[in-house]
Amino acid sequence: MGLIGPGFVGAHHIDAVRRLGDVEVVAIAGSSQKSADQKAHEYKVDRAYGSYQALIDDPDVHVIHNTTPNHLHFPVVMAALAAGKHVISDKPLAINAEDGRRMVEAAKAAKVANVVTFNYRGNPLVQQARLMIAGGDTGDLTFVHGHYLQDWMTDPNVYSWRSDPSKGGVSSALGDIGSHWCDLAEHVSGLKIDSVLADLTTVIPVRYSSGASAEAFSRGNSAERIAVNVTAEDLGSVLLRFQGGAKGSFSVGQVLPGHKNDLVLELNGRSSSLKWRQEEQNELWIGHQDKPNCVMAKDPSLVTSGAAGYVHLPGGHQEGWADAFFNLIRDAYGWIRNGASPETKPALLPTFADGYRSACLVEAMLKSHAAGGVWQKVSGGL
Ligand code: SOE
Repeated sequence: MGLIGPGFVGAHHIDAVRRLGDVEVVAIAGSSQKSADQKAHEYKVDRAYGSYQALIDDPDVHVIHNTTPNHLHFPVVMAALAAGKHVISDKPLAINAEDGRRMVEAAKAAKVANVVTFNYRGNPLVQQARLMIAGGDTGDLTFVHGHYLQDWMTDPNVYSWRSDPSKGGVSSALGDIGSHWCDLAEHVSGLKIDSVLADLTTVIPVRYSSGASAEAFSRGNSAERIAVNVTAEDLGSVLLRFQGGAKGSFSVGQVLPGHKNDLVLELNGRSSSLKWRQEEQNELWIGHQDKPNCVMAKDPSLVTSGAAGYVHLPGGHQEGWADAFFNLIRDAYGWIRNGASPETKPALLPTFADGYRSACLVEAMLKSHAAGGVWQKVSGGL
């Protein structure tokens, strides 16, 4: 494995790969030789490269993990595919739908594993909810709703590429965390979003940059700073119409004090409802009209067989974000070991096709808002 772009999430890629037990983290590439050397030392990795191409060219690296800022996803992914390497890329895969489409095409031509880290799919109770819906437990879904709210950008002194239009900051909240919510909503419900109506806001239109990029979940400091105008949304609400008639809505926000990583997905069917909250991810709420509601604990003997493989510990032994992330990486390497062909892909594993789909959804939401809040059909990625 070789990792390009060792920021906040890069460390979790390395941990997950090492937890597999039989895959070596061979090299790290950073934005400069100095930063790569520092990170390689920190993570105890032997080789450090100051350019992503040098890492891609390393013959001992077979799987590229791309955790670069959003605007670098396209060139890094395309270079890795051109070299015939398997790619696991962070989300959002692309900063526009056309780039996403081209990455899907290039991955098909390269015949390699192509994975996007929509890691919340790796949670056992997310899979439990998906399988209950697919098995008819909830009846037909009528309403799919929720939110993904965070607060780490509340401080105007937090400035990074996420807010910089030239580096992927065309969309901030929707691209970064709305993409997760939409992927999860479509994945769990089994329904595709047909059209969207978005209302977006930039609560903090001026941020203060120290010149360096703030890592996710970092805080501002008192270093000398320059003011930067920000246009990307840090708050938004979106109405949804699903194919087949279900309705929905969700909100995203990065500046909402108290909400750390608050992803909630609720799905209401004709006979019962399900709700999953990332911050209480070891529980699944099941709502009824004609009997008491209940809460299901994550436990291998309680979840259905399709979800049991994602449980590592009995109920009451809390599992967390890193365990679900590991499940995704384990599936990705399982796919690679089994030849990485479309036929051997684990059903739950998000691929570039899902990353492209997500880019189409975000693009439709940006268009809806730019047009003054009108319904926008989601055209691509189906
Ligand atoms: C920051 O908002 C972030 O690290 C996202 O980039 C991740 O995708 C999300 O899982 C947690 O929050």
